[in-house]
Amino acid sequence: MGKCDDVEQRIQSLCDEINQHNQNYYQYDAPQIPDSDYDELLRELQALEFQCPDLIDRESPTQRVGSAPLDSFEQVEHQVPMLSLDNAFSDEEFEAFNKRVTDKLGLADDIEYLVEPKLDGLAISLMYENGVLVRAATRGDGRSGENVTENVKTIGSIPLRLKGEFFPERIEVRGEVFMPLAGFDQLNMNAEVSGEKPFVNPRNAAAGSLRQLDSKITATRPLAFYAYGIGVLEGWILPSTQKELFECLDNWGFPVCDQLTVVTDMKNCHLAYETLANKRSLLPYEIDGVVYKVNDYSLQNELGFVSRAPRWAIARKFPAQEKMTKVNGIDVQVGRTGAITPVARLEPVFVGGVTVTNVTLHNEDEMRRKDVRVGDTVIVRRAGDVIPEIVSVVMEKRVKNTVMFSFPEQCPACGSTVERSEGEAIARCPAGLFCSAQVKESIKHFSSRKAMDVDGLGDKIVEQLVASDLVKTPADLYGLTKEELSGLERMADKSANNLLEALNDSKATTLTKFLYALGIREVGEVTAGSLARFFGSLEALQLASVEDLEKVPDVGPIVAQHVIAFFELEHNCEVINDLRERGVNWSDTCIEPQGVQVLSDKIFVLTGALSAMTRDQAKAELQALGAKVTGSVSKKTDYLVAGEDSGSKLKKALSLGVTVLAEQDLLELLEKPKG
Ligand code: 5U1
Repeated sequence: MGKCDDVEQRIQSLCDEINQHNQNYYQYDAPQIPDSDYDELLRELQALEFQCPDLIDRESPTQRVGSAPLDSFEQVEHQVPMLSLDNAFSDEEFEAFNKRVTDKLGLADDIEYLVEPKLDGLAISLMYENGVLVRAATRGDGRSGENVTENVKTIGSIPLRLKGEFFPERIEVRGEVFMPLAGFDQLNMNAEVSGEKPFVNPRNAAAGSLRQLDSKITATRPLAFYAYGIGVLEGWILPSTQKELFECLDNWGFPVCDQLTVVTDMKNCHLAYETLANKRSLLPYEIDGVVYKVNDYSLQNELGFVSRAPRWAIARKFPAQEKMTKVNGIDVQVGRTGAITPVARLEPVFVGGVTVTNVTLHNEDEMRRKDVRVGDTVIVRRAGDVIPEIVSVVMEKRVKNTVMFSFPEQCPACGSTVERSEGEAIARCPAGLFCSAQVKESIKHFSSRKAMDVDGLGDKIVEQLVASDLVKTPADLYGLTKEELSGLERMADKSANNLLEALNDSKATTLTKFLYALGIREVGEVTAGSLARFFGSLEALQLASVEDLEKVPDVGPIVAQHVIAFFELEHNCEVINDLRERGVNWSDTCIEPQGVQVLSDKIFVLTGALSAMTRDQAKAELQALGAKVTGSVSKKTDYLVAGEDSGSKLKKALSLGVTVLAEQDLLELLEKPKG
């Protein structure tokens, strides 16, 4: 036997040994050797592979370190669409789901469900051919996702090769990539030490890590995986239950969550939910609910699917999370329009998936009602993507000598006397652009993504630019020089150049964006779009009377007054002229109001994720046809467009009898706008 044969054998035995340790560590959470011994085995393997590069196997454990960075991710089609899950937010909704299931199956008795925790990570598809991982893809829009194979190969718990001999010829295993809490905390601690921005929550950290073009970066991130299902399956017969599939996945070397249970009646369905809800804070990863799946595959097949979700599964979501924390201070902020808002500074608290440090107390009346004081212990609530709020003060924990917060009479930024109009909840600083806080906020708004979209002009830079008097109006942004920018704190030459380029790029805009960027009171994106479409040019808008303005869909007397007042101020017109002189431009060819405004008096609400376009794009297209797109469902809503994962808005629309459109209906409407 030659030297290379010896090496080949040793490499093979090291690969097997290391793979077994990987499995003990990741799949069974039961490491059998200390980390230092494991590292030694890996180093020996690396050294042998270095000596004999021809013997490096694609699935060798050394190949998990990442490869050359990509320019972009390739799109891959999912042969079997990756569905999402319908949600239930209460016992009643879950029971209604169960009734739909049993009715459709024509069964009088309870049926068996497999119950799993719903991990808060991101869905992934892993394709194995003849036992070898050949492709990994994100869910994307369910029909196609991004090819993230190189990144996924760096995740230690995902088998590169299936264990055993009896596996399908071709199998697509699906599951969740997530970041365990301990790894997340460590990652953020490292970020803090190196002055980088921490991740908001483990899910964002997992998504950010998986979507790195440089897989060597992914390799440094503590990602984990749990398998929960399959897509493509060839050359194998499916077992009869979901539970048995999990056993197969486990045998092939996939990590499977150890919190799975099979329940046979409603009482135990609820109990399984309660048990996981109680365990939630003790689990080493984040979960946001419980998934119920009909256990029997033949029943699953009978039930089938509705549009984008199976009829045989549902996610029962946990309610909004509440946590206690302390109020370290109360500040008042001055907004773009002078609104004075009290903000509680909190002892950081992790609630509903994010670390909350600041919570708005809205206005003076709300402050008095809640009577939040510095030093108080408060209950903070955050549900889904909703802004966190203080639910109440824990009075039993109030310490002596705390004082009620007194709302300021002077603007904290410029000292002007604060005004509060009768019947208005909001107090304001009346100094407008003579108040530095309002200037800062106006510039931030002007450059924001939905306005002029100046990439790289962050809040910190705006604050420095205003504080150093380099920028007093939005027009000053376009006169900044490289020297001026390079003189700012933490602004390297390259960043200064990039910012100048971004400013230059932002000059070509649309009338809608420009009007929105001006920050006229009560003129949000929707109204800016309506004004742009109705008047077609800035000049026409500037000459409009209150009566003209009130003819615009979406504009009432108050908005009309704000628009008139804005253009009456000479300063504002000067800024607009300066902006145009500095090159800000847009094409004035707006859609004629009457001709194609087929949806002109229709009110739409968009909810859930769309797959063919973003919600912003759908909104813009609907607006281009004259529709008004609002954020909440009411009796006035004509249509709710319900994308994937539609929740409370869909429920409300159904209860109010609002017409619900699926994405396909929307696409048809946009292509054949007959009204
Ligand atoms: N735990 C778990 N999460 N999850 C997500 N199981 C599970 N199953 C899913 C999804 C989207 O989908 C299948 C039921 C289709």
